Formats: sequence, structure tokens, C-alpha cells
Amino acid sequence: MFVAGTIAQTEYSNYNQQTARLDALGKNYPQSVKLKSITKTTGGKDIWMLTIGSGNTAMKPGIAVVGGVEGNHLLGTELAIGFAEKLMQGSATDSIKNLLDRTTFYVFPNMSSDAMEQYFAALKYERQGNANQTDDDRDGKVNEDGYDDLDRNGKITLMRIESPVGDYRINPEDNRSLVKADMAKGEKGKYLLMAEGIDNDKDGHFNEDGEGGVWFNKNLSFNHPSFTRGSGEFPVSENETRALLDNLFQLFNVYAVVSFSTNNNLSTPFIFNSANATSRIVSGWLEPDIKVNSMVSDMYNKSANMKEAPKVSPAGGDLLSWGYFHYGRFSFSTPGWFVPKAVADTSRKAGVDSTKKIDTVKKEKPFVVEDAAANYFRWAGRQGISPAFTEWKKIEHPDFPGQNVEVGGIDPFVLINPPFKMVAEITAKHTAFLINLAALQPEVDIVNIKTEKIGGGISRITASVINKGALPSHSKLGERTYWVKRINVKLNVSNNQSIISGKKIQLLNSLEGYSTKELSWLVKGPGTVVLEAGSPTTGSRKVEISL
Ligand SMILES: [Ca+2]
Ligand SMILES: [Ca+2]
Ligand SMILES: [Ca+2]
Ligand SMILES: [Ca+2]
Repeated sequence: MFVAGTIAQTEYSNYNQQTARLDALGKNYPQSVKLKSITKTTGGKDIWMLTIGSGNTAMKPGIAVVGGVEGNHLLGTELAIGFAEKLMQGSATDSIKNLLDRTTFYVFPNMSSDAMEQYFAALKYERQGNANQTDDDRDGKVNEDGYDDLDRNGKITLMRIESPVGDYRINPEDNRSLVKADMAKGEKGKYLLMAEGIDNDKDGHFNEDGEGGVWFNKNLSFNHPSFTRGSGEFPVSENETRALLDNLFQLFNVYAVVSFSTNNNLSTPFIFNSANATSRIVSGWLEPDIKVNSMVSDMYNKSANMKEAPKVSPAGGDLLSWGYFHYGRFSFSTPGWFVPKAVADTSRKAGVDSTKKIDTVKKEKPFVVEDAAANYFRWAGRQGISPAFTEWKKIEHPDFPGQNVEVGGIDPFVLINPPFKMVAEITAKHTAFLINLAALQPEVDIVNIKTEKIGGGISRITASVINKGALPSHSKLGERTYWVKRINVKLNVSNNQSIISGKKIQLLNSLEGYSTKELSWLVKGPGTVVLEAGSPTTGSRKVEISL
């Protein structure tokens, strides 16, 4: 019998499948999940947002989870949707109920819906740009020179052209791949290397302006890489970018943005750079926030085994930077997976028949030349995965008549998206991380309340506003922005009472994790007063005090 939802997923989901999974979450868990479309892309695809929580979700500290930050990073979208699914599968348990009672999650699973469909298209290639028609090389023509599938295998790989001025040579350690010749070491190149295609408009450039307009992760406002390919005419020029920011700016309760992208400050935290942190336009994390990054990174590495992941620094216009510098929140990003370094393996290969006492182990040395493709081939071989590789094959190329041109090499997508069978385990680890992160959230409380009559009908009230969470009430940088609300402490007195000393309303600066701030007031008049403290990112407390 066919039961919906019981068929195991075996491949990355395309846009329609993503939408169906999100729909199912909204329908199956209406108490906890709200699904809405925040906009449509130029390509006509909805950009979805899930609000996951219980009760009044806006009144609880929140975490935003963003996937599809880069259109070629299908894993990021799987991690975002998979997180929501895993959370809901456990929603009957006390631990998830408690979690959703105190934390709200806002999940934006795919910010690059237009670009991501290229993975599923008849011609498969890594694309980041949306369906906006852009003139990437500013020659007055739009989309005039995209990739061409010269060997007609349905995907865009590499093309090598034998040339006396070639700067690439065959990797001596793996002839499937090419590496740059190191002139300083006297190495000589033999090939020009580029993506598969022809110079369609004969302007001397190859594949410089194909389908694929604006890249989401280059279109945000911090350090916008204006006038570069994919950045958009101006910051936040695209529907999807605008809609994400409009929604997040209204969510004052969000204290952290966790995004999945090739940028990475989770497996390796940022390092404090005093010059950047104090420059007129702050471009480095402030020191107290660096400490938080470091703490969260330690926690991340306990959940996900990512310590050796490549360190990639944000290049501008990216979500990781925006989340901190313009949104003022703690902002974290991870690729979720990387091809592990395949170094010398001295263990026996599986399947060796030990009774024959034949050691078939090939002792491979660590690579001398850094080459991501060769490393991938070796790793895939070890995993028993047939490496995603296209055999080099000679073709006739109109731009290189009579020359030796071959198409082949590593297939697209495989360096940043693992074989799908690995995704479930990676999702489980990242779900654990997000749950652990929520456990650190700031939480305000009012303790040590004392009242003392000092004569003349006057009482002294002292109380401590504390942050019970491990994270600060908000980032240090957040103190400088309107969009981050500070802890508001308010003493409400009745008509027959008056505050002689101390403030009726006061705003506190960022309260560090596990820290306390003592306050005191003098109030004239009998009865009770009500003391309130709170902010959107910390929740609120209210206590009645009898004088
Ligand atoms: Ca053009
Ligand atoms: Ca091809
Ligand atoms: Ca052109
Ligand atoms: Ca061209």
C-alpha cells in the first residue's frame, strides 16, 4: 500500500519537491509550522519561509536558518528543510516541546530557487544567478555567451586546449586532473584550461555572459561588490534579497542567523582584528562578539566533524556579513560538508579476503600538489563511490581550428554537495547543532529583590536583572543599531506612589551571558509596584513587589 511520505528520498529535491515537503510540514503540523511565500523570483518561483514554534512565536527569542544561499549548494537547502522535518518528527517529545516553547525558528530554505533548478535541468552546471536577465560583461547584449555542451553529455565540465602558452599541466599524481604549472619551480604548462564552451559572440571571452543573473550571496548590502558579475545593479536589487531582509528586519526577536554557504565561521571562528573592528566602517567583529563566535564554534565542532573544512572568508554582498554588520545579530555560516582530505591510508581495503593473505592495500602518499579534484577522486574511490568524472575526449572546436582540444574532467557540484546517501547523517548533526545553539539563548530574569523601609513612607527597592543564558542579550555591535532592541527595565508605580530616585524606564547595554546588573530605586507611597525587564531577544519577566 502506498502511504504518502514513507518513500525514502534518494536524491536532492528540486523546486517542486522542496515545495511539496514544505507544504506537508505546514499541513501535518499546523500547531507548530506556518508556511508562507515571501515573494516570487523573476523566474516565477516562490521563496518560502517557515515559522516554527508554539504560541506567540514573535515573543520568543528566535534563530533564522537560511539555505540555498548559493544556487549550486543543494546541501544547504536540504539541511534547512531537513532540520524542520527532523524537528517536527520529534515534536511529540518533551524535549522538542520545551524547545519550541522557548525558541522560535524562522527557516528560509532556498534563497536561490531559480539558480538551483540548473542542477535538474537538461544541461547541468553550477549556477548561482537568478532568472534576471543581466549583461554580465556590459557589452550591450544580454545572455549572449553561455556554456556549450561540446561533448553532448548533458553537463558542463572542463575544456583543455594544448597550447605553447598554456599555464596548466596534467597533475602528475592523477592524470584525470590538471594543475597550474609553477613557473618558479621551472614547471612548464601545456594546456589552457577553461569551462566547456565556445566564444559565441566572438569578443575574445568564453562563457562570459550566459543565463544566470544576480547571485543572492553577492546582492546583500554589506561591502557590496558593485559592478562585478552577479552582484546586481545595486545592493538588495532582487525580489528575494529584499523579501528576506524585509522579513528579518521585522523580526526583532531573532538573535542569531545560521546560514549554509561556502563561507565558514563555524568550524573555524573569526579572529579578532583590532584595525577592522575599530575602522570608521566596522569591518571586523568586535572583541566580545569574537568570544561568542569562538564558543559557538567549539560547540559546532562537537556536533559536526568539520574541523578541517576549508576556511573561506566572505567576499562582500554576502549573507554571513550582512547578518552581523547590518542586521546586528550573531551570524554564523557553514558549508555543512567538505571533501575530506584523503591522505595516506594504511588500513586494509574492505573486501580483502584475509584467508588468502594477500595485502592489496595500495599505500598512497599525501598529495604533493594541492588539487581539490584529485583529492575528491581519491576520496570517492576510498568510499566506493564511482567518482563523478567525465573522460577526456577530443573534440573539434570552432575557436581553435586544427588544435588539440579535449573536454572532460571533474563533474559539476560534487566538491560542495556530498553523495545524497550521506545527507541524512549530515542533517542529523546540524539539527543537533541548532538545538544546542538554542539552548545557549539569552534569557532575562529578575532576582534578588529586596525592599527596605527607610522612613518618611519611602522604600528602597533593589533588584538584579540577570541574563541566565550563555549568549549575551544581543551582540556588542547590536548596541549601535536601531534594529536590535536593548533590555528595557520599567518600574510601574500607581497614582499614590512616586519614584524619588532611580529611573522609571531604562535601557541596558548588552548583558553578557550569565551576568547580572543590579538596580535600585526609592519609591514613596505604600502598596505594590510592578517591575518589568525584557527585550525581544531575551524574552520578558514581570514581578510584583510589595512595599
Ligand atoms: Ca553581454
Ligand atoms: Ca559536457
Ligand atoms: Ca560578450
Ligand atoms: Ca564571448
